[in-house]
Amino acid sequence: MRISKGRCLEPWVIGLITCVSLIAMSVCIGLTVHYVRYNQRNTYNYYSTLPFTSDKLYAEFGREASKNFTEMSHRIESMVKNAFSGFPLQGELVKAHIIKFSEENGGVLAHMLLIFRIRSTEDPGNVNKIIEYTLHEKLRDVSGSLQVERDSVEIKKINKTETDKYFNDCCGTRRSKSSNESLRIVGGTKVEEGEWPWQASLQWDDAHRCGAVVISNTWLLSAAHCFRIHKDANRWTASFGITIYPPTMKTGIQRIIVHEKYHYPSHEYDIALLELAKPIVYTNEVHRVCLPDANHEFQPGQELFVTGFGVQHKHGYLQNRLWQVQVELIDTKTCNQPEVYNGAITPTMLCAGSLEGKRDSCQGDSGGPLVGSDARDVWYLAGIVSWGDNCALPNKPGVYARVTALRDWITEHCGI
Ligand code: 4AZ
Repeated sequence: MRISKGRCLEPWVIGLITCVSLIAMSVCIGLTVHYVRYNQRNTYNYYSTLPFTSDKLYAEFGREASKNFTEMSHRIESMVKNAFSGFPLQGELVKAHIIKFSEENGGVLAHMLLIFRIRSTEDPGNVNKIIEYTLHEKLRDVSGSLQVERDSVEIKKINKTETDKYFNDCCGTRRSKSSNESLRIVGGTKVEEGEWPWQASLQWDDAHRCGAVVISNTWLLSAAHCFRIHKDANRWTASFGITIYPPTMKTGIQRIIVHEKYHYPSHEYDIALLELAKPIVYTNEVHRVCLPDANHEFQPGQELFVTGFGVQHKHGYLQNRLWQVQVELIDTKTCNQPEVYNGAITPTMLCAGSLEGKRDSCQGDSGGPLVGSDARDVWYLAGIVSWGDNCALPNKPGVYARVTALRDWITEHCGI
């Protein structure tokens, strides 16, 4: 007679399996906690001043967003970034941004924001010392024509609120989502808060009519044709933020200055300045774009962005949420070809979009910004949405007021 064997595991086997499982689980949890803690980073913000002498005098590059200002800023920022490459701390320099220059007995003082993301396991006292050491010992200009007085470089730790304030006071800075995949206001994508902080919505009796662009805390730019019929400044308001309802901020318009050479039905000189009833306070979500110098060159083919609350196709609805679309700058010669605009593009206009169609601004976007960035990731106003044959059709790109051609008019009328 056969006796069948019991199928239950021996108690000691069960004990062993439980033990091994518990140990494996503890190791996993331990490793995860260590990994999370080790990779957690703290932000360290500094305000730094760097005295230097160069081949240029202070008077030659004091004005923000000018060519010399930008070139000099780029040189110094690159020098600082190089000094911190191979940084001995567990972390990195994420931003080195010149905010201004000031005159300093014979030389110039560069004022710079430095933002680091450093592993939380680092001792904060050590972090400060190493940053100071790096600035004092490692700054070197590759071209040699710029001499930083390294011993006199100073740094001061600042908090997030102070950093944001300095950053928001600079023109053309933004909280970047680096949304490169955004293909397509016809053919575009939705915008997140802070991505295009200079966009404004202009409302006549509380209804959105046009876009506008923040160029200072008291002045907006827009298109002249928005004020062809609706002229009374008291009935216009400007709102800011990525939604029209509710707005992040809202204010009245005190004065409208339409270009004196704008004569409907011509689209030439399609630009207007709006003075706000009271100054706005800059925040991460609302601040100004940079205005290019009159001789600033945007390159044909350059990647530009246009934003607005306008319709998504000719018979569509206005949007409550801001949209963006990436477009290309199209040179005037191409844009004036017979199959495109057949000579209608004058020196106060520029074309941007895509000759294939699909990506464009449309009705309701008028007056809004067309912007492009430079090597420092600073954004400049290239154009103001003006007109076009329908929207997003092949060979019919969007046409914009050319800001560089109208730059002197802007200065003449508002001093910016
Ligand atoms: C408009 O009617 C309008 N496709 C704005 C931009 C464009 C066309 C029309 C460009 O406000």
